[in-house]
Amino acid sequence: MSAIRVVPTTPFDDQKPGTSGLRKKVTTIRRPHYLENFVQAIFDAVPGRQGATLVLGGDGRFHNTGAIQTILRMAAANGIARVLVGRDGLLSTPGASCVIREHKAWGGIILSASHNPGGPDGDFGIKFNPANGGPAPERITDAIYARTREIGEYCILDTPEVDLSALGTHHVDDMVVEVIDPVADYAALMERLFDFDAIRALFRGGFRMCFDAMHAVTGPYATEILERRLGAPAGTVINGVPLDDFGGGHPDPNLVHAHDLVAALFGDDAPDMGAASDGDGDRNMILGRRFYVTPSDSLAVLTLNATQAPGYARGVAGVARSMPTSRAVDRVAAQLGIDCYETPTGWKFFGTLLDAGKATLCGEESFGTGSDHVREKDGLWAVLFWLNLVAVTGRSVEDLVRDMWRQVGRIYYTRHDYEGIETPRAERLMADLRACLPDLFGTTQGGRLVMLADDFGYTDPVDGSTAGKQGVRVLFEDGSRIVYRLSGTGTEGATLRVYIERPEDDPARQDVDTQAALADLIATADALAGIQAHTGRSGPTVIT
Ligand code: G16
Repeated sequence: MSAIRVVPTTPFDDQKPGTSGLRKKVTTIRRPHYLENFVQAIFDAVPGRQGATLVLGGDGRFHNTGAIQTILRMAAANGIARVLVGRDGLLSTPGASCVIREHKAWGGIILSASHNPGGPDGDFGIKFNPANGGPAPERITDAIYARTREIGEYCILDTPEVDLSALGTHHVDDMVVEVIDPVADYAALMERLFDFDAIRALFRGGFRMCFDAMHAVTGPYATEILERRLGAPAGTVINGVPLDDFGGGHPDPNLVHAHDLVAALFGDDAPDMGAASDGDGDRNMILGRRFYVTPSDSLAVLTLNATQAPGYARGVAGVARSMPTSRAVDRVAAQLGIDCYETPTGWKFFGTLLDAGKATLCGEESFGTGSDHVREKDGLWAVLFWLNLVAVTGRSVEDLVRDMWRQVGRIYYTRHDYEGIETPRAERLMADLRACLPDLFGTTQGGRLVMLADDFGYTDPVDGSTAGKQGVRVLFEDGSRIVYRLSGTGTEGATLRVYIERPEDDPARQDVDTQAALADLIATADALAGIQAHTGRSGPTVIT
């Protein structure tokens, strides 16, 4: 038994978790004691670690394995009995959620900054997921943060590195470390949820797809499931080898960053379907041939057709979406006669609804879709769900979306991001906007009557917890809506997100370019918040 080293330390004042865990520059995470303080705060703040099982892995970004070796030494010094760690330190976020649940672990530490760029000067992140496999709810992240503010020491061993490159069992003193196949449990779960025979037949019949893993963690998962188990031709998965800097790219599956995929799907001889996932495998983008599916529409289509997939044949108990997500799924839920919940941004807010069986499917405009199969959003799951629907209905991706529009109407939707604004300027913009909310009701803005203007607050219907100041929303009489909020996942300056939507029920007018269809609302959004004046920017940096 090695001696436990108790290392004196002092608090850092910037360890408050954001929308999804603690996200910082690699250079910050590598400062002496920085990672250790936060990990010790997790161990101190969450009861029950003694003798427990911990799941550990990350998206493979720069410093992933170094951080894992540190956490293994700390876990052993803190009384953890067993750690399940993905081979090469890899576990996708939904994969980790699956392993936590399958192996009834105390929780998991997932190392990822999601879609943010990696590399020595890129971003890094640490998330804690408790026993239900989902992101820690705010009462846990608040407790972890409180602990970081008072921490005075952490415990660690001086043991050799564990070989993470091959499956097998190792020991760090008394603690067992099992290096597991990161894909096995997850792939078995997918086989239970979806009609793999029908999807195999689809590929045998010549269906062509392109999956862009963006040199991130989904590569091994997609290659195993799509190419090996479902028989898609080799080469279906592109950029499938995880790299610690994602090949210099920005592993965010959207029309701007997934350029290889977009070029293929909008080029000559395009495949039937395209899809991409992000750094840690929880986001997804779905494309048909020369056709983009908004994440909000994707959730609506999956909900409408859910019973076509074996895992959801029993029906959908309810659905949930984050507040800024378009209200397409609300319309589908109304048609199906099921409940639809509106939560703040952040997957952590879906956990109680999923645990209580109130929601079966959940989704966010930020390219996140998932269900009660795990407690995280799940990129590859969404792709398999779409493949399942195409296979059993015989319809194309585009047809499935148009069918949903025919049934419940189309909601034109866009998000405009203004990245890297100086934080005081962004905060000023939001403060000014909040200040004018009481006077907006009943006024006409850009030719539309304002029916509601507020700062979204949420009371969880299951545990009664509350969250305030979750985004400013302005609703108009014609059903249009503008939402403003500041991102909680960035590491530099502030990002203003503006979400704009308008319903269009006339089938003859459902084929307009989205930016053109929303042009007047976009102008109203700028005028209402004084975006140009506050930020000095003439336009957004990213449009999705
Ligand atoms: C995270 C959260 C999502 C959230 C997204 C965007 O995603 O898990 O629930 O919608 O951030 O958050 P924000 O608008 O605050 O930047 P991910 O994929 O980054 O973990």
